[in-house]
Amino acid sequence: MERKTRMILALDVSDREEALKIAEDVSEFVDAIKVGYPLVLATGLEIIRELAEFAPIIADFKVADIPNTNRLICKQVFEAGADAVIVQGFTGRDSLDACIEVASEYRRDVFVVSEMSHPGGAEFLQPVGEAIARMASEAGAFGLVAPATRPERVKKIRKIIGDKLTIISPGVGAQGGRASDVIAAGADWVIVGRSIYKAELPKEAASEIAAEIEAELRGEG
Ligand code: O7E
Repeated sequence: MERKTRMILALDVSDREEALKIAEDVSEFVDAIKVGYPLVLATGLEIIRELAEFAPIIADFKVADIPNTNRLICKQVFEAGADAVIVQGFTGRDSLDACIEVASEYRRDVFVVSEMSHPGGAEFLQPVGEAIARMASEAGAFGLVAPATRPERVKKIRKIIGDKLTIISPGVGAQGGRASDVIAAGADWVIVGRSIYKAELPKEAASEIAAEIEAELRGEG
């Protein structure tokens, strides 16, 4: 995945036509599109191939099972045309290894959730987030998911993993995080959903966030 706009669209709509229209509209402002349960359950797995025409696809199935089941899920995801898969880290090293093995067979990437962005993310996951980040680094994952709602946690996690892994960060806009703050804290990409797909003009909304990130990177943020 190329780091250009530093933004990933979370396309959590449930209508195929709407999904394709938004993807086409905002493709120049995003480096990837994250597709998860809302869209895939509503429209079918084939939507991944249709959207791949506009940008690389990250399949957000937060895979969280025993190694064998994880292996079977990841195989389906990559056969469907996804460029990367998101998996949970709390299931442990063997479950994560199974995903990374399948990803390397397909030459695709694995992102590991270390800590979640919503308030409940601080209840159980945050206390083990740093250990999950270390494990993901040792296992050879491509990247981590860390919360844009807590830039100080992104900073801490970046310190732990150094430059070895990428960080994608959800929670910008609707959940209260600011794209420029999270990029400044060390995230490679921000993930933005509702602030773009629910905007009256998704293209304008994406363009504004992209401009904010650009200004931050130029040191004008
Ligand atoms: O709040 P929004 O609308 O901008 O959407 C954020 C998206 O990121 C949405 O798809 C949600 O499921 C996802 N997400 C979080 O919001 N917080 C997390 O901690 C983790 C994710 C996620 O996607 O995990 C994998 C990146």
